[in-house]
Amino acid sequence: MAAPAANLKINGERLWDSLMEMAKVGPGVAGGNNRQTLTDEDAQGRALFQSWCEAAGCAMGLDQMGNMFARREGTDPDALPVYVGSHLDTQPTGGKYDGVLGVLGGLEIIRSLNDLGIKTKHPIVVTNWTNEEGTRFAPAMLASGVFAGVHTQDWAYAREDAEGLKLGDELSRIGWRGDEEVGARKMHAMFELHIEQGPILEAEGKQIGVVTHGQGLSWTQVTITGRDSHTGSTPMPMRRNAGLGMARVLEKVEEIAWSHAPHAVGAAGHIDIFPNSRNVIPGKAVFTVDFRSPDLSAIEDMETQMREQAQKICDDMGLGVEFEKVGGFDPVTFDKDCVTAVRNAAERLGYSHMDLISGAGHDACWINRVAPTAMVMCPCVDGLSHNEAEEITRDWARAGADVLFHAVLESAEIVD
Ligand code: HGY
Ligand code: MN
Ligand code: MN
Repeated sequence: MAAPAANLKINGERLWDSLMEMAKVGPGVAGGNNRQTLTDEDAQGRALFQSWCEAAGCAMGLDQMGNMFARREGTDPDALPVYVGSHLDTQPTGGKYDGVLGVLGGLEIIRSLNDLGIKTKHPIVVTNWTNEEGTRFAPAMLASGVFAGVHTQDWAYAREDAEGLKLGDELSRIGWRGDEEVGARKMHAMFELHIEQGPILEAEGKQIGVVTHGQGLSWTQVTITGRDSHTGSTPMPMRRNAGLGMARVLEKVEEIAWSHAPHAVGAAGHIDIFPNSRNVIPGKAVFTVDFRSPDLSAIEDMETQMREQAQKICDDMGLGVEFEKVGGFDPVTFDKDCVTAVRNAAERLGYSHMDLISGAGHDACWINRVAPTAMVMCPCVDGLSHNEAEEITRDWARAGADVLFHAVLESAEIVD
């Protein structure tokens, strides 16, 4: 199949304008976004995305997990489509580009193909995957996980947020629960453009990350129970302080991650303390330990070490402790041919590039189980993400979308 001509480019200004327009939906408090999954703000973002897709001539499909599929027809209706997309939901203190760049980069491909009058053999489908972040409803990449057959739909529907609201009910409430069977769609290939969310590309002065692998992830929810009591009148020897127990466990999480340096990482981002009153010794602490590594044996060892050391800490302190695995996936090796299409695209377009292992999880990590999949990454300023100050340059956005364009075209096959 002939490779796309090097002068085929997307419209970087239009892409940037769309990013800024979407950023107005569900604004944060410090310049970023708070457009959490299945909130009214998420519904607004979905509606805006659908209006843009329809204006670009796409037909919108919607499955029972709310995954959105905007289809541009190919010349061969029987050819399996090439999928391209990411997620529109954000962290509570999220940035404007995490996920959104991949969805709107896919839309920009459709808009550019329309401008250029280019037809492709394979249809192209731009996708918005529901609940990639896993912040309101754990785990992350939930809907792409159902699509890939990793989670059942019933289990996903029953996931509850901090208020006890169920995912399935919220999906219906915002009116984005479709009829399509989840996972029935078959793909020729899938490509995802995403900001790196780490410092490597910027530090190395590279415009493009050719993502060969994704590191694995483990989320364990830990519940430590002690006894609520008065912070003033309870003698120190009588205290059963769940908050102190959590602090000692989190110190161990840090040590355990360092024991697998330089590639492993570990921390707890979700932490709830009860009753969280200034003059009550906490009787309960609930937190989620997030371990990651490109090496599965390292992840398994970190999980084991954490459980053993947390159990010992709690036994010594007279505290109860329970563990629940609430998320995880093994390290991922992306499809060689798709990765080569990404690398060839960067070469052809003259963008500096390097192979990269993704530090963050992405929908592509699950879709890689059911279709040939690869990712394109662009740098982000100071490697900062999951922070409202997340920032990229227009050039990085455009270069990433150009490479995505060429990789998708190589897979979808231009028809002269
Ligand atoms: O957790 C992750 O890696 C992704 O940002 N949801
Ligand atoms: Mn993301
Ligand atoms: Mn994210």
